[in-house]
Amino acid sequence: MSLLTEINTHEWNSSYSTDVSKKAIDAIERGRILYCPELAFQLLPDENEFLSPAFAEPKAKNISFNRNTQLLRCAKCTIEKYDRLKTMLQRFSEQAEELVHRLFPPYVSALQLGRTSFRPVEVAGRISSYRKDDTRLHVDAFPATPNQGRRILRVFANINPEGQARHWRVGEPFSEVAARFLPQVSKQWVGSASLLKWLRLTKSKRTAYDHVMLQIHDGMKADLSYQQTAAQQSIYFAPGSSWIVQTDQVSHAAMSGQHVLEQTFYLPVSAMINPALSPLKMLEKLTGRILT
Ligand SMILES: O=C(O)CCC(=O)C(=O)O
Ligand SMILES: [Fe+2]
Repeated sequence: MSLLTEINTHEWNSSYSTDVSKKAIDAIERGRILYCPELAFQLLPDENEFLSPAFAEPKAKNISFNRNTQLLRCAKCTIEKYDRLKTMLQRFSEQAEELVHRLFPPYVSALQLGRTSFRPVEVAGRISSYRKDDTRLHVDAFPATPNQGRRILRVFANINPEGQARHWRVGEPFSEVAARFLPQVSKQWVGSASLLKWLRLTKSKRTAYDHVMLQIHDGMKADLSYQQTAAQQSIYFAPGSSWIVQTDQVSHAAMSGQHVLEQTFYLPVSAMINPALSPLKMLEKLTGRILT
């Protein structure tokens, strides 16, 4: 069965009927990927030069932009280019926000804006530690930025100029991932959350939820036999397309591709139409504990 639900739009600011919007929310909450095959992010002529890995710092896999502080991280360029790169990321961020606001009206008042990223480095063949290796199936969990149960909702746009698709593997549903990896999650050491916060290793408190999600993330990536044998499908996101996915729930791995833009949003579970489908509620049900 296909994991994609298609949204037919050419514009970031299209309006959607209540019916389309309901179906889109139902699909994304069930762990499907909303795929917009003809929704392209348009570069201005003088932005084409940014389609080069040379603009990312050598060790960085992406350039990240914080719209709230207007700071760009891991970009390597002159001040003039830095400002134009920022303008490009700002525009993408605003368009991605427009799209999710129009597609998910019930989320609007609760949705929080996260980072914007530009990924100009080819994914295939990149060397990294297993924990940072996104070519292994995983659900997203961030060591330094606990999300305390909130959903991670991401908009991606493939802006590859050479016709190269972004190849993902998408794995089994979250309920199965959780059932498989929960038994090997170790207990969170008492006091560790406060210590991590005090040492500034985390930006906010690492809740029991964050602890479990990080261990599931690491457990999945460490298990090479799981990587090969878990139920999975390849998906090729064409250049000129965009997609929306909740990466805390959907097991995914980016196998190859270059030049993608990404915008992260956080959504409190209470804003979902069906909160029982969230990783938080599923893990609480499986463990019989409150995790945040
Ligand atoms: O860059 C990509 O295509 C996806 C990488 C990934 O795992 C993520 O952004 O969560
Ligand atoms: Fe990921």
